[in-house]
Amino acid sequence: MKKVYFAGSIRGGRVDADLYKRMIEHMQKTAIVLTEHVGSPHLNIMEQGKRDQDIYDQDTAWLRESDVLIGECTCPSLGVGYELAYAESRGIPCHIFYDRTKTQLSAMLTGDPYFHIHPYETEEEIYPVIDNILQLA
Ligand code: 6K6
Repeated sequence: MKKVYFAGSIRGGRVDADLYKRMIEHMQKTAIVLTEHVGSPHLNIMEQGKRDQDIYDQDTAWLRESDVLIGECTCPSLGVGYELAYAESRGIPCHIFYDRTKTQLSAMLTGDPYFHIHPYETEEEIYPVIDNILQLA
């Protein structure tokens, strides 16, 4: 099964955490999601006791072993932006989803032809696109 690095905002804000969880659960039907915790509603408790350097070391190791990065970028996150650039520098395919009724994505993402960008208006639009990505990944 393909390994997916799912990227979503953590310290950038958790307004879309429930959406991340649904996206992760959908992907887990056909792929391995290395970053299941990004959709967890209990992140505050889980985050306690973890050193930031350990988080960085673990996440960059997972990125290097992933087949594809799928990011939900409606809620801006410095960490997700960093992960996208890190994945690009290692040639890992990157797919970015965002709700275009809620945000205008950074020009540093839309302006980079490396990224596959998927604007959506309703959540239902996301899932067939994910299925297609995972089939081709
Ligand atoms: C969470 C659950 C268990 O432990 C934690 C501790 N925090 C993090 N753990 C794993 N990855 C993290 C954590 N904080 C940020 N990240 C990574 O950065 C995730 O892969 C997200 O895609 C991204 C979010 O960055 P910020 O800047 O919004 O925090």
